[in-house]
Amino acid sequence: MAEANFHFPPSFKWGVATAAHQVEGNNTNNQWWAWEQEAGHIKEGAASGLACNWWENAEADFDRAANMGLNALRLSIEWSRVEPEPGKFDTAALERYRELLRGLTARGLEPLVTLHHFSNPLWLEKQGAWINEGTIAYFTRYVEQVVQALGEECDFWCTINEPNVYATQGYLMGSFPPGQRDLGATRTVLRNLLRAHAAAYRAIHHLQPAARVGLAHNLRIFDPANPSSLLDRLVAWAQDSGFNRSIIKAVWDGWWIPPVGFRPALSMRRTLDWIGLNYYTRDLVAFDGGAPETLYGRATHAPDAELLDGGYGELYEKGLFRALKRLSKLDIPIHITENGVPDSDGDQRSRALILHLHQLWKSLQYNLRVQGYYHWTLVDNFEWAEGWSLRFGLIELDPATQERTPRPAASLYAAIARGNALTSGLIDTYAPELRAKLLPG
Ligand code: IFM
Repeated sequence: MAEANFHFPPSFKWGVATAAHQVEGNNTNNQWWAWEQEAGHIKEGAASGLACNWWENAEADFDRAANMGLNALRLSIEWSRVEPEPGKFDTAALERYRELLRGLTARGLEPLVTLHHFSNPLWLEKQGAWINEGTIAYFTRYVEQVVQALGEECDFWCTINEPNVYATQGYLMGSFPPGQRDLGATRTVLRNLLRAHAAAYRAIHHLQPAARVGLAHNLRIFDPANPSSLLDRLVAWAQDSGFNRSIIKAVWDGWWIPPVGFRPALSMRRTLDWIGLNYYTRDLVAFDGGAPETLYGRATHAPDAELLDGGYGELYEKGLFRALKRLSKLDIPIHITENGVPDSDGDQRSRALILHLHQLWKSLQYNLRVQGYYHWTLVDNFEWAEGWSLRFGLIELDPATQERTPRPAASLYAAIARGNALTSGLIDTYAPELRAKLLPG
């Protein structure tokens, strides 16, 4: 059979993505740690604990990433370590981050640094955190300290990870701290997060004019369950507006749109040098008159869909191309800042990786400006309210012993990164059932 290769551009970034609270361990001074201590919040009563022990030894995993032939790594800074008390900045913590960033560069891994990834210092949470407008100034001050301390090691910044997920899970669905169910609060929190993004964008450029600053948007696809039902189409559109369109409209066009608001937000206009796409799945949305909190939509799945572990949703790789096409309207560089699947027994990950990377390759054939792909994630990590029940790692972790065992997808991803191509040989080895679909004829 003819060898077919799906090649990627020479400078393409192959990375993995992580977040401080999920990997560092012993982040005792943030709201997630406190939340984990109370029964009923985390599946199976789990806690982050030592996580992947990165605060002590991230370098061992950096070695693993570098040995896989990767050239990029996304991590986040833990605000509660850097500013354990209001206005008191911990130089030793900043020094440790400097060491980590240097360690990445020394291994040929370009750092992409996220400044807020779901966790807040306890002192801030106790004041209400993102429900308050005052948090924007606190965040900006913290960002300035970080950029001043780490700017020599990094010029590639992601202000805030998934403002939509933070706001909806914490204030609408109640599954993240502070566990509220209040649409009004959700809107306020989302607006404050986006305004903080815009303020941070300016503050970073002031300190580092050549910085590349963006945010990571979790773009979930919402399709009507029944495309011929006007109500299904309406609620799918409304959910998309709340979860996706309102965010992009705010930071790109400078407008709040319903359901988040309805007025200009001109100071936020064009506050992106690049956009991060976190893509995982889609919902088929059916009208449900009894669900005002989800804008009258109920999530369902396609009858023939392949489902992911733990109710995480459909394996729907075409959504990656659709999301990229949509974001490419901004005409700025796109980085896939997260993509992966929860798969404890490793029976879907290789297939999912191949399917998604094939969609990424397709987007490049359409000249979409995608410059990097950061797989979520390198090593199994603490999956928030799902605890350790969902495993996203290319490498399996036993959190009790810290023992790591690579899954087959780790060598697949390494081969793709090293060869800068997805080859028919890799498809035959890791997911031969995809040959007919991806390599017809
Ligand atoms: O683990 C999370 C991450 O923190 C944010 N994006 C989705 C991932 C998988 O659920």
